[in-house]
Amino acid sequence: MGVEVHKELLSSIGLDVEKHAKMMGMGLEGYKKQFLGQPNRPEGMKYFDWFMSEVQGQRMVEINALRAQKKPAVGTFCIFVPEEIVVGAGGSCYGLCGGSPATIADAETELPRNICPLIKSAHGFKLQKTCGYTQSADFIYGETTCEAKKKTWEILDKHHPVHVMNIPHMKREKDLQMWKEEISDFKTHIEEVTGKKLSLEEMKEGTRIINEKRKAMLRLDTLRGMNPDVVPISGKDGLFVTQVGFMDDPVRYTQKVNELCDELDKRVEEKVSVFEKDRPRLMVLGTPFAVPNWKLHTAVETTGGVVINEESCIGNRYYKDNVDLENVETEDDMMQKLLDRYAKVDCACFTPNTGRTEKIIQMYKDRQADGCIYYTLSFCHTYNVEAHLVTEALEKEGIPCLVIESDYSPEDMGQIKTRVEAFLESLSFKKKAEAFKNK
Ligand code: BJ8
Repeated sequence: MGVEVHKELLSSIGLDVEKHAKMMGMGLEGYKKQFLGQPNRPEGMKYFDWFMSEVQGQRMVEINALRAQKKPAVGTFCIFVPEEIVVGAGGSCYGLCGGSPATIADAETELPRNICPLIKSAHGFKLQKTCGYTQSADFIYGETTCEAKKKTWEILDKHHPVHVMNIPHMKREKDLQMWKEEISDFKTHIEEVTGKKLSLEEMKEGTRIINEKRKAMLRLDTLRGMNPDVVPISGKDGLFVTQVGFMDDPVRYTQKVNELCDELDKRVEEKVSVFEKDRPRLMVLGTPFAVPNWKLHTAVETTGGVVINEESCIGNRYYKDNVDLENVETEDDMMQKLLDRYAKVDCACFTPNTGRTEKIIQMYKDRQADGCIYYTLSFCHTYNVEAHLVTEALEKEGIPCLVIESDYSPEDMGQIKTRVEAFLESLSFKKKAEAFKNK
């Protein structure tokens, strides 16, 4: 197993090696139980199974080998990080551990109980020193998207350097101007880490790499959802592949996702499904799913439904837009194009955020889905409040939607399953009634 072999390296980055090995053991057990027994999995999932076994082993070796060459390592909890700049500098940009309940009690020694579990989990990983990604980071990228995050950075910074980027909460001209300056400042910060000026060509190359990665992820999303009569991969596997995109080397990852998609293309052509095709097909909307948060997907797919995409930051919100490199001649052009792309992110931290609702309705129609689950992490006020506007608009369109608020504890799993089951039953009934009507 990866972590045992790489003990020396892991201890050199300040990990609590014993505790970490124990947590990894539990994590791998959970993965095996929840993933490996799924029927008829695509062959291409083998790479992602391997990645899981090396997620805190071989991958740590790769990131730290780059650091030894003064290439930056940046950890983040948000998709506003301009990763094109980090990758352009030859470095690694990745999501930090923040999806486990096992670190929350430690976090609560410094943070209040009633804030979102993602923030507490991530903070707890730093206090416990049990995330190799956090330990490897030259700095943690923080942003001002929500109240809980922006105040946590001040505390987290006592334990690990944090660079905070001011993300506006409106998208007026003056807000966008400030945002562009923040992207430039981020680039300067990366140059401080590497001790080297980043050229325009390097930034363009970083952008090409990330554009290709996003394209591959969108291809997977399309294969999962746009063919209503076939389910070539489970929603849980689809989610996991997307989650790996936030940890893996982007070039290798793109290649592996495209290989998986080639296989899924064939499955779609030959109508090879992992589930019976009359299962209700659901879109999941809302807050991100950090590894190992597979709770909702497990609930849906063990009660007779299938998740066909995630309208989430670990999902479509991350890969729906790319940076347009046309006519980029100067550094200022580059900053503008990065801003243009990042300003399309429709996070609930913005007001107004109407584009998100319109997009959801369009996605639903394009995929001929049967229903939505609006999922929010507990105490995420922006997504929780926005649920009212989104569900109201969905109702007007006749789109069934179940709202679920949850944290990382396993305690509400039974309750979630019961609610999902009842929702799926009503969708199945509707589907059958429609089929009967169309006869
Ligand atoms: S762009 S969704 S990754 S901020 S941490 S806002 S869940 S209370 S993660 Fe997010 Fe960036 Fe927006 Fe996406 Fe709520 Fe929790 Fe805050 Fe969160």
